[in-house]
Amino acid sequence: MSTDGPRTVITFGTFDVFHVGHLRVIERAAALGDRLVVGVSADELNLRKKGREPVFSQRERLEIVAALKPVTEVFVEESLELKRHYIEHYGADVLVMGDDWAGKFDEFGDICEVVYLTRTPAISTTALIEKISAGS
Ligand code: C2G
Repeated sequence: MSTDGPRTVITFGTFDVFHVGHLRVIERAAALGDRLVVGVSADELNLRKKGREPVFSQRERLEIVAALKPVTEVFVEESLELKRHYIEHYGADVLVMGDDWAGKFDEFGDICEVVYLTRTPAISTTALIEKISAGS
């Protein structure tokens, strides 16, 4: 955590089948500081966590997130257990997560501010995949 210099915000996500809910959380996270660093979860982490491969590969998901105007830097999030390491490595002052993770990362309050943002209602990657598969 730095007291002077630019304020660094860090956030994490899969960002598969990128949609406006993803964009909003990234924009709102960026507005909380001067630099936004985004950890994009590895394909292998998704397989372990959700039991399926993302629609878009980690290379493609990183490329999309890196191209967004509010994003300063991206990296591959290899493991959920490495959060403390990533926060320290990138010198993050603020950790931002969607409120589907509310309370889950409070333990990092000793090294940075922890903020949970309200999810954008009525949109999710899973719902989009279902809608596209149903052809409706
Ligand atoms: N999000 C949102 N509104 C939605 C959908 C998603 O605000 N309608 C937010 C989530 O809360 C999260 C971010 O977008 O902050 C990325 O969402 P996911 O790709 O679903 O990320 P997830 O699989 O939860 O991965 O270390 C944590 C993981 O990497 C998070």
